[in-house]
Amino acid sequence: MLNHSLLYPVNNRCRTARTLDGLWKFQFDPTGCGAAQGWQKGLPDPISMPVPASFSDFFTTRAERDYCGDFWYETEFFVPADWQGRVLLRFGSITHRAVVYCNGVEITRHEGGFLPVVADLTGAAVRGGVNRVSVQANNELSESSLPCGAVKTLPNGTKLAKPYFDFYNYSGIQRSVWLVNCPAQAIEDYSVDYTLEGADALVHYTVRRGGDLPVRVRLLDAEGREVAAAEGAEGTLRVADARLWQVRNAYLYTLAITLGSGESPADEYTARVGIRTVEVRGTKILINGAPVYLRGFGKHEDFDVLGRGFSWAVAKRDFECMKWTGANCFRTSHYPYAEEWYQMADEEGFLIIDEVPAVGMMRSTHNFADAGMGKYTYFFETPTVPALLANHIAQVEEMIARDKNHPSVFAWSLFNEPETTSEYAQKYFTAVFEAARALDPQHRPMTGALEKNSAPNKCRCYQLCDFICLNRYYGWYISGAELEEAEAKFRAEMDQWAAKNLNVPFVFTEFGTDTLPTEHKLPSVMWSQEYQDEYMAMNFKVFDSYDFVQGELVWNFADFQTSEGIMRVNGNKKGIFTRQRQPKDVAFTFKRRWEALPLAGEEK
Ligand code: GCB
Repeated sequence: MLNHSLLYPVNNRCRTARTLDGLWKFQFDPTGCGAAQGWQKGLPDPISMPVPASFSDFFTTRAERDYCGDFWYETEFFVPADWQGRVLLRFGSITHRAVVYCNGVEITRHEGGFLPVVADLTGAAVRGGVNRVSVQANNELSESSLPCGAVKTLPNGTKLAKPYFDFYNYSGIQRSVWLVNCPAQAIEDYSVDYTLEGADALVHYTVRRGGDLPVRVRLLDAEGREVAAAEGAEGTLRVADARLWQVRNAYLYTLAITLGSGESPADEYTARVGIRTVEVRGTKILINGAPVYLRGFGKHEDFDVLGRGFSWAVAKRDFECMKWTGANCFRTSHYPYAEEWYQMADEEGFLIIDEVPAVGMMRSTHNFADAGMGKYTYFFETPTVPALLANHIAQVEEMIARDKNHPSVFAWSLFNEPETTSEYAQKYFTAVFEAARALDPQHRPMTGALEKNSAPNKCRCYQLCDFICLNRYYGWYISGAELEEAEAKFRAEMDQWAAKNLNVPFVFTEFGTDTLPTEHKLPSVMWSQEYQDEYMAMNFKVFDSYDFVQGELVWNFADFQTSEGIMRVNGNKKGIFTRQRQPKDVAFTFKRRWEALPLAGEEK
């Protein structure tokens, strides 16, 4: 159980939150000497650096762009004299690990680059004065970090990140930073779960708080009218004639929690919630009891110049493009995204498969390609496994704690393409799934994305999944350019899954071809826009032949940056949109297909 609060910052009569986004100071620390030399008391030779953003793509030299090792951020902030209670600094994330100092004093350490870092500055910050925050960050990869990778050290001592995954190792303070003032005895966390009773909904809630002040909970509709209220740290609200959160037709209520009584409560927290249920029954995924066919994308947080830095503007464009295609779902491949993505999905009625950064769990820098050729090693029999497992479970716990109340999040993905065929893998993932299942108050489906070697008769982990997610590239990595052969192989595998009679839904969480927007050719060749279209047509035929296939999330929403290599042309080009978010030809094919499919509540 996390002992600190991951609640998203809000402003009200009991709480103040100010962002510290802007231009920070920044310095590389290639020899890791900073802490010993007192850099936490002031950086000796800093440059300026925008926050939030990845640092890489601002630079004009390779050495700086590809920097791997320790690096520091620093800024100053004022804490008003009248701030009572606690003073917190909340980073949306720091990639991949960090030590946070306030006025030269270490406050906290955090491992993992895609979930919040909360530093309690209550004892360290000067009120009525200016304070300094210093962050010693590090972006090295290892076989016990999530995501997994390695570091290569060149003869001159320069380190290079060697990801075991197919996206650039963007790093830095990539999400907003908030300075938060909240009461000493505060609302720490809350969770909601729902059951439907005819036209009514029951909202089961629990509130975690510091101290034992009385709790009052109210539910307000979109017009701000109170529709239900209850007293106590846990209880049930009955909402008569509830308006449900529906796929692509969202309705949000406001949950208002107060601590203490009377006119001036000790604390107050409000959040937008959506009433909906999630269930896997037989081969169907049910939202509010009705089957939904998932269609949409595997995505990345990735854009020109910003790297993985969160931008409301880019996110807005992405949602508009996704809506234009008729999509209803995306997977946060391959890490939990900035919380603002989930807030927007809640409003837009998008479904999210929320993924922990467990990617690269196969010992190969090009695992996604080598795997297709049948090359892989047993990843889970090495001495790093206990540390990796502890880290994996900790990040699952933080992800579920952070995202559990979003109506958009309907499933958790606990891995992407690990080695799954050994007894070691089975033992490892059994432990991860057991830990995860104990954490979600809504008991949402748990899954993970399986690559080609996780074949029907070899995989020892699909049994853990409530629905089975397949990443398949028949017609690209397998039998590329030979679509007839690819289709035959694809059907042969699907027939094997069908023969197992698993009676669970299958979702394709990846399929796609690298495609350059400049290339056209008749007849088609691989990399041309025409080939991307023909490949999709073949895939759609296969999907439509198996009624247990309940979703298709194409790889990828947009072209994205990766490490360099002979497999990549300045990044992965499997986007349906370019990196600048303009459609490739195939986007129109998706739009035609997806708009013709029922959105939700009907069978395909
Ligand atoms: C995969 C990986 C994804 C890669 C993709 C590809 O299987 O999950 O991260 O980007 O293949 O394009 O090769």
